[in-house]
Amino acid sequence: MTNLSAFLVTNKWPALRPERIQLYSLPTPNGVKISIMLEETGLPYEPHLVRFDANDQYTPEFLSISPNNKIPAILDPNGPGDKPLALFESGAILIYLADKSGQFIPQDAAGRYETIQWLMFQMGGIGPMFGQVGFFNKFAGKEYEDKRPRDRYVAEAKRLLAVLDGRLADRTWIMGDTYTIADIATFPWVRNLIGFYEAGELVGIKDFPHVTRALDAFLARPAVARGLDIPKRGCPPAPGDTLVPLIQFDALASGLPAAWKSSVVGQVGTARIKILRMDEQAYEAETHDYNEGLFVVSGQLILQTEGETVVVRPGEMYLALAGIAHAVLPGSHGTLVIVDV
Ligand SMILES: N[C@@H](CCC(=O)N[C@@H](CS)C(=O)NCC(=O)O)C(=O)O
Repeated sequence: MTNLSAFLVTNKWPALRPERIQLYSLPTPNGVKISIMLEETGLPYEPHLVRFDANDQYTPEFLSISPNNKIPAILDPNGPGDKPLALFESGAILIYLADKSGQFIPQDAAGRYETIQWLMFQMGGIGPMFGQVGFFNKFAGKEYEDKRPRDRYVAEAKRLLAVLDGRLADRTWIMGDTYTIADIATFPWVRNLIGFYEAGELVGIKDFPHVTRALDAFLARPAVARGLDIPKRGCPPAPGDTLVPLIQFDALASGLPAAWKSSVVGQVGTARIKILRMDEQAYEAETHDYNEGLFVVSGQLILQTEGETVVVRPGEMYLALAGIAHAVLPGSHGTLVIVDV
C-alpha cells in the first residue's frame, strides 16, 4: 500500500485512500477547477477540505505542500518516476492532470501550446482581475468611497470578457469543438463573477452572449455539477439531533458494509455517532469512477465536526469515508449523523 505518511500534510488531513490523488481544496473558483478536472477525467482521488474560517491555509501542514498558502494543491502518490508529486497553482495542476490522463489537452504540439496560452490568459488575467471586481463590488472594498479602483477592475473585466467573447463567437469551446483545461479554468470564474460576486450587471454580461452560452454548456456537464460542490463546505447542523455515544458504534456498525468496517471500526476515538435510519437494502455494490470498490448508500450522510456539518449525498460514499476517518481520529470531537434523504 502506498505510504504518504512522510508528507506532513497527511498528519492534518489523513489519507484514507493513499493510493489515490489527494486534493486539498475548497469550492472556490480556483478550487473547483481541480475537482471538476478530476471528475471529468475519472482519475481516482480523495478530497480534503481546507477551511479558511479555521485558517487551515496557514498551518505548517498545508504550507508544506502549498507555501503560497493558497488552495488548490494536490499530492499524487504516483507522480513521474513512480514517485509522489506535490503541486500547487491550479494552472500547473490542470496541465499535470491533463498529461497524466491524456484528456482535455490536444495531443498535437500546436494545439497544446494554444490551450496553455488560453489557460495562462485565465491565470494571469481573468482570475486576478475578476477577483478584484469581487473585492471592490462585494467584499471589504465595497465600502470605499472612491470608486476609481472598482471602476478600473470592472473596465478590465469587461475588456477580458470581450476578448473571450470574440474567441467564442465562432467556437463551441475556447479551443473549438474540443473541451479543454482552458474551459475548465475559465468558466468557474465567469460563473463566480456574475453569481457570487453579483457583478453581472456591472460588467454588462448581456453584451457577451457567446460567453454566457458557453458558460451554460459548461454548467450543464454532470462532472462540472459534481465538481462545483467538492470538497463539501458544510452546512448548519440540523436542530434536534440526539447523539449516540460512539462507544456504541461497533453495534451500530454491524450492519455496515465491509469497506466501512475496515476503515472505521477500531479507531473511533472521541467522536460520537448518530444513525437515524440504516436501510440494509440500500447497500448496493454500485460503484462510480471515483469510488470504485466502495459501497454507496442510498441515503444521506451528514458529518459534523466541531461546528461544521458536511452533507454527503448518495454516490459520494468515498467522501463520506474520508469524512468519517477525519471525525473519528483521536482528539477530534466530531459527530456523525446518518439520516434518510
Ligand atoms: N494562482 C493561484 C491562486 C489560488 C488562490 O487565489 N486561492 C485562493 C482561493 S480561490 C486562496 O487559497 N486564498 C487563501 C488565502 O489567500 O489565504 C491558483 O490558481 O492556484
